[in-house]
Amino acid sequence: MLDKIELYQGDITRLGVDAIVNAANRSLLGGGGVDGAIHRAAGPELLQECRTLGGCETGSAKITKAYRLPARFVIHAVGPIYSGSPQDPLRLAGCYRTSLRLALENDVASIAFPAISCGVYGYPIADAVQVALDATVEFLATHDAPARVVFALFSHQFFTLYQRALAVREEGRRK
Ligand code: AR6
Repeated sequence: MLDKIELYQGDITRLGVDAIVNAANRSLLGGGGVDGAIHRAAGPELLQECRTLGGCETGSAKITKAYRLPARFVIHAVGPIYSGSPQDPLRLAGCYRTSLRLALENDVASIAFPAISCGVYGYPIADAVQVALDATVEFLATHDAPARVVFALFSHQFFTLYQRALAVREEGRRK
C-alpha cells in the first residue's frame, strides 16, 4: 500500500494528476489558502459549478471538473475546524475516505491531497498526518484504485513531517 503513496513539496495546483483535492468550507464557494489558489488557477467556471452543489457537510466531499487546471477533477473536501473533540479525527478521516471513494467512482488513477484542516482550521499536523495515512492505507488495502496517491505539502516543515511518518510505517512493515 505504501508504495502507492508519494510526497510532493509545492503548489498542488501545478500537479498533473487526475484529481486534486481542495480543502474547502461547507459553502463550497471558495475562500483563502489552498481553496483560493485552486479557484484562481481553475478560473471562474469552477465557482459556477460549485454554486450548483448546495454545499457539503463537514467530513465529506463533492467532485467537480477542474477547468483550467492540469488535473481533470477537483474533489472539494470539507475538513473539521479543530476543536480537540473526538469527532475531529473521524471527520478528517471522512474527508480522505470520501475523496478516495469519489476518485474510484470516477476512474481517477492518481489523486493529490493537501494537508486538509492544517491551515486556518488549526488541526495539529502531527495528528493530522496519522489520520491521513491511516485512512488512505486502509482504503488502498481494500480497493484496487486509485493507483497513486500524492500528498502535496506546501511547506518544507510539513513535507518533512510526512516523510518521517511514512518512514516509520515503512520500518514497521519490514520488521
Ligand atoms: N498547494 C498545496 N498546499 C497549500 C496551498 C497550495 N497552493 N496553499 C495552501 N496550502 P488551508 P484548511 C496548504 O488554510 O485549514 C479556506 O479559506 C496550507 O499551507 O488552505 O482546511 C477554505 O475556504 C495548509 O498546510 O485549509 C476554508 O474556509 C493546507 O494547505 C478553510 O480555508 C491547508 O490550509 C479551510 O481551512
